Amino acid sequence: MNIAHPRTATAFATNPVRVSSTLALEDLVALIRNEIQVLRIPRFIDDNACKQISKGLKSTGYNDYLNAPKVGRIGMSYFETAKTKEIIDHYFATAIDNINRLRSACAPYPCPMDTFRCVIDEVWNGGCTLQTLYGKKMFVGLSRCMKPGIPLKAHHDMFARHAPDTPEANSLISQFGVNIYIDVPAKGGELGMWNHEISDAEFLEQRGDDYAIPLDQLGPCDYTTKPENGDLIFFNARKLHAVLPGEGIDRLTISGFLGYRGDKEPLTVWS
Ligand SMILES: O=C(O)CCC(=O)C(=O)O
Ligand SMILES: [Fe+2]
Repeated sequence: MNIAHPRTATAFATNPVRVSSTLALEDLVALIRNEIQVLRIPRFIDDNACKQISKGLKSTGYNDYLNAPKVGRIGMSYFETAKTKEIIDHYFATAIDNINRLRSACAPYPCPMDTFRCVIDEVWNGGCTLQTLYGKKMFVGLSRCMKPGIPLKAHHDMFARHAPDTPEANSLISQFGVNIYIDVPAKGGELGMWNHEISDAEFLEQRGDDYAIPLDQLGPCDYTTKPENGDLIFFNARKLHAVLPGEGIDRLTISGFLGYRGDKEPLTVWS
């Protein structure tokens, strides 16, 4: 590619999706600096591991989110706690057990979220730690199961909505989605994103009583990323995003968020 050509250079500089063979600091920095919106690392986990982990996850079994019907998960998302004391207590009481449940489901392979936590800790000078909140360790590594034909409706992810007035949420500069794709349909199941960032108040108004915004209420997404088995994908979770309906098979992922608070601060992970 002739990068001296101004039109080519512009097109390259504005492509929001970057594909990189390894998880490199410069790519993470590009994501943090808002130069790209999606970073995809193909084959972060190899095929044999994905096949075995898919079996382990299915036999462990999925339950629907408390507040998002038809979306299956193993583990629990802090999003489900909805500022309700009993559910928050349950989230923290089960956090470490759920991390261990995911490890057992993935055995004899390491849980991909554990591998991710090691690699990101090695890449980032300030390291990466498990997020704490109210002095307690959070859960990370939620496995999500999307049935064929069912989308994950459009939403953004904002820690501060669920943990308002906490230093942990207020100090966040960026919140990235981190997904490891274990078993994904050949057709559909793309991660779709919209360019504009709406405020949380605007989002809550648009979704009404639903957990997120139905796709038919929005125009087409501005860009999509088609995951393949074994991919690790980061994206800016503050942009509106959705999972488009997949075809034929359940779409299984292992997921979390990555929080950035400054170049010298540790990164943190949670679900
Ligand atoms: O499964 C995906 O591709 C993205 C799911 C999502 O919304 C998230 O991880 O925040
Ligand atoms: Fe999300």
